[in-house]
Amino acid sequence: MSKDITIQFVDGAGKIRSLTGTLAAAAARFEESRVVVVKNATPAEPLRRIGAALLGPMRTDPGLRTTIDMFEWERAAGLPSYALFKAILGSSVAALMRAVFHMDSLLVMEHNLHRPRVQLPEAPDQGLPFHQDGGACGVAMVRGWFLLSPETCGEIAPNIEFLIGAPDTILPKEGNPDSKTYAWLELSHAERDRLLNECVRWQPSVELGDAIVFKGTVPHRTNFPPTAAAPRLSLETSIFPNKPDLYDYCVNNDPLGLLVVGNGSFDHIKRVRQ
Ligand SMILES: O=C(O)CCC(=O)C(=O)O
Repeated sequence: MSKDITIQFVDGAGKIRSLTGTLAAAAARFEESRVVVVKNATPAEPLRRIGAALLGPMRTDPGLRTTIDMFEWERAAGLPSYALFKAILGSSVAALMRAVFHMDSLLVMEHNLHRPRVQLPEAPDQGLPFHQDGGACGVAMVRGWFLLSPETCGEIAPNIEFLIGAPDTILPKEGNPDSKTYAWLELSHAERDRLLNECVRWQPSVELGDAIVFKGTVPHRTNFPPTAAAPRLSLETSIFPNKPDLYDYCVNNDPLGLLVVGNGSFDHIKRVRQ
């Protein structure tokens, strides 16, 4: 028998609600809302230790993001190999996604498990503008977003803002983007402005161990609350159902490899370059 799960979401009237119930009930809610916070999704300690080890170096050089080998940082944090992957892939986010996809097996791309992101309150130009994460082979990815540092975000540190109730489709990108760093993903300004008028805006605050889970069609951006003074470190995962075309896509396109995640175990499929 699976344990109950607690999620937060925004209901049809735009109110933030909490639900504690079965995975099936949470999955039905996710399909409706497309953005949920999963409370206590992972054991906090491995994430906290990685966050503590990475914070100084990444604050000094945010560009480290693209060169980090997470297994080295596990060692630096005094953790056994695969402790971080186990925490994330064994989390209740994975259990929820198995219920959403009605599948025992998931695909999690490897590259972004080695790409922690730092957001500094003093560098809002490095935030991501409104965008969608998309998907592959006609399937929207699901993003699992995990806080690594500090203990909370949304008040003392930057978090994410979502447009709730936007269409469940891929929207056009902007021809004249504002972002210097993330121009290639910026949502069309016309769409953005229309949705800002029509949608509920949600900036969920989360605690270390919680996860934000959202569908690749949901427009979102980095949010810098006026009270935020601390840097924030986080880790993103790209999750798909284990279908043959998506398996081939991930194996052929992820620069590092693929995790095939079952209930209680995972296989690490390394990409070999010739
Ligand atoms: O962490 C952030 O600031 C933005 C993350 C994001 O946009 C994403 O995970 O798709």
